[in-house]
Amino acid sequence: MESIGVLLVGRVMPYLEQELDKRFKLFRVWDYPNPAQLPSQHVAAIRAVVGSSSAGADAALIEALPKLEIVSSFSVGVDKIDQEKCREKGIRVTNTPDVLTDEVADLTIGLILALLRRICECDRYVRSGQWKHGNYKLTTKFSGKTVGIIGLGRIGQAIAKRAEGFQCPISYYSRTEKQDSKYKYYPSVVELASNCDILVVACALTEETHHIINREVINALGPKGYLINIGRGKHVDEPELVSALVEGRLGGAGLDVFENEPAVPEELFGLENVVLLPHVGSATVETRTAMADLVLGNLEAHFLGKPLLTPLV
Ligand code: 8YV
Repeated sequence: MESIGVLLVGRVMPYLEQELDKRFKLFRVWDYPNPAQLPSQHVAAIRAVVGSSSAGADAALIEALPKLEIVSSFSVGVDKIDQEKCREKGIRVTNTPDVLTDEVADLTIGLILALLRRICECDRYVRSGQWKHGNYKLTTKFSGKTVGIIGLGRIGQAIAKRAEGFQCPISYYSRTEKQDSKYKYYPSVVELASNCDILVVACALTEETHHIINREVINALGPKGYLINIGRGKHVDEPELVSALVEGRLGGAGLDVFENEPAVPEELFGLENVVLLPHVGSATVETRTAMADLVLGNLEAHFLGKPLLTPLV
């Protein structure tokens, strides 16, 4: 497969980049000053694009690559891929579901505990020597708090299962009620936010879920409520979130993703009631390696004419 051109458009772990380089003819988008104008001999060779959560294939890139057959994303979220365009052109799309579900759900519980029990703040308290001058202030209990989940897909369900272990009543919002779910369904995000202590964003980013966390939802969650976002930064109207936190209209936030990441609003840096992570939901050696193997497996299956492992389109 060494003659098959693969265009890497997002930064991925070194293992995946090396394996792509070994198995295919690898082009890296950052080696070109203008990706929309790749040299024609490269364009003619490129039959696959590998993206990630930060970069995918938009309509312009798809149009610029007439030999493109498959877009394989090193992520479960595919909001950076124009799936409609791919469908129209008969281009296959794959992602990395399942292998990262546990990891993202584990981190969600970690974020909740870190936020409510102020784990990061306590660590800073010890390191800075403040403990010698008095005990850290009391924090907030997690067990038994009501957890509301937006999006009861694979990751949402894995979060719910873990939160049940903390005796948390679970409720959720999704476009339609899940007939086989034992959790309480709310047909609107505002209703869900009004009826839970901790609101977790775990849905895919689409046009409908863009800014699903707006001022109304934040106010419904209120000064004793906590927002956890392990989805995408664009799920949240970030200026609204920042002002609610600064003004004390929201209890706190645990954020793994940001609207313009890696840029994070500096107003958040001085707040004690936030925990800020650099988009690490799936970032362990074990899980990222499994994701990389799935990207490679999908590409090889496609070029060998075999069924794709995790087809989306
Ligand atoms: C990314 C993610 O894959 O899967 C997703 O949708 O957001 C992450 O797991 C990871 O950050 C690499 O881009």
